[in-house]
Order: sequence, then C-alpha cells, then structure tokens
Amino acid sequence: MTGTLITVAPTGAEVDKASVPALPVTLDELVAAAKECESVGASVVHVHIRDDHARPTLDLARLRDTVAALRESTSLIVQLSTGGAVTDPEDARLAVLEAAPEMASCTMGTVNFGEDVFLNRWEFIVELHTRMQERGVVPEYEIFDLGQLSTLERLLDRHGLPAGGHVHVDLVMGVPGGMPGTAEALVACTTAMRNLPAGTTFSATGIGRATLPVLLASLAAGGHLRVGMEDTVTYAKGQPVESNAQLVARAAAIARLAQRPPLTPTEARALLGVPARP
Ligand code: KMH
Ligand code: ZN
Repeated sequence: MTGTLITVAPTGAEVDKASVPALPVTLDELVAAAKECESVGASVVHVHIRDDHARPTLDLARLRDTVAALRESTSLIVQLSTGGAVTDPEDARLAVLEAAPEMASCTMGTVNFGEDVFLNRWEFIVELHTRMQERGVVPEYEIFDLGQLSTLERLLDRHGLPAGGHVHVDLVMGVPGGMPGTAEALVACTTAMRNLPAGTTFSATGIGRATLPVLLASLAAGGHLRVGMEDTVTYAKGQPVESNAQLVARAAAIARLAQRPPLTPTEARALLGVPARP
C-alpha cells in the first residue's frame, strides 16, 4: 500500500461566507488556503469559485484566472468542479473544461441533495467523460450513492478509459439524499469497485459529522482522503473549523499514524496519471 493522496476541497458551492467567515471565496483567499494546505500534506485541490458577492459561479474568465494562479503559486494538482452548484445548467458545467484544468470532477448520477436535486443525466455524463478524454483532462469520478459505481462501470465499458488511463473515484458520503457516511457503506462501495478496472483507486469524504468515521474507514480500507470546508465546517462538536489547513493537517497526522504518509503532488500525479508539470 502506498501513501495517502489528500485532496482538499476548500470552498464548495453551498457554504455561506456570511455564516462562515473563514471560508476562502476570493482568489487571494483561495490561493493562500491552497498554499497552506500544500505545506501540511495536500496534493490535489478541488476547486469551486465564487463571484464578487461570494456566490458560486462558473464564470470562465474567473476559472481560467484561478487555474493560472493556483498553478503559479502551488504544485498542487488543480481539479475544477464540473458539479458547480445545483442550479448550474449543463452547458456551463461542460464549459468548465475550457479553463484547461489538469483534473475535473465527473459525477456518476443524479442524487437528491438536501432539499435540492443534483442532476446528472446519463447523456450529460457521457458528454463530460468524452470531452475530458478529448482534452486530456483527468477525471475524478464522484460517487454519491452505491448504484453510481455501476454507472461508472457502464460508462467505462461503453466509452473507454479516461485520459491518463487510470480510474480514480471519490466517494462523497453523508449527503442528505445519498449514501450514509458509515464504514458499512464504504465497505459496500469497495466491494462494488472490484468490477472496475484493475488498479482503480478511491478517496472518500464524509459530509459534516461523517467526516471522521469516513476518514478512518477509508484509510483502513486502503483508500485515500478528501477533506475541506466544502464538506465540513465543524472541527469537533461546538468547534468551528478555523481553516482548511487545520483539516488537512489532521488528515495528514492520522494518515501518518496509519503508516500511509501524505503523497507529494509529484507522487500524486504519478498515481493518478496526471502528466508531470513541465
Ligand atoms: N456542489 C454540488 C452540487 C462536484 O464538485 O463535482 C456538486 C459538487 C460535486 O460539489
Ligand atoms: Zn465539489
């Protein structure tokens, strides 16, 4: 077993800056957070951006500036979200790829999302997967429920392997409407993943109070980790998260205890099939 890939998801589309002032929403805040997270063990940054009013946006010029700034200031693998917010239309989500990230998320199905619906039709999934293949963008397949792993199996069977040839899955657990953030659900996913290509890797993240159980279960099952304020804004009961780096540092410490120290961005690129930086 190798070391641990730690992805940080610093912002997301759902958390409100007014209620959580530590949330990075400007480009400067995002770059500062990314640098801090890299210094304590992150190797991938999963990026959602906000507009001048701290509302989620998929504005292409801003996305391009964000990719450029993160590449200039960090060695992290830059992974743009194509999930966006639940209100984002499909064409804007597809257009995210035009910002030329090294990686992008690609969700494997529709899921209830609290009071909302996160819509991912089969035809949309195929379009996203195919465009990523054409552009050499390495996907992270986001899985919110067990059946979405069967959708991924069907996608790869019918439309081929992703850019880079390596399949990496991220289990997003504990969304109200998706699979629960439990060790049992994670083990069920690892069983289903046996049908995916040999060498498939996975990371997992638990929303809110599922953060620690999912982190521990993922390490125990040989998986990797995603943490960040997109997924949780509470460090412990009654204790707000101070920064994304605080969450990454905790994940890195637990990974070291598990004898699976954090991968560097260079090692992460080799694992995920993301080309080395020139
Ligand atoms: N914000 C969620 C609706 C992704 O980034 O690809 C979707 C999401 C998944 O966060
Ligand atoms: Zn996201």
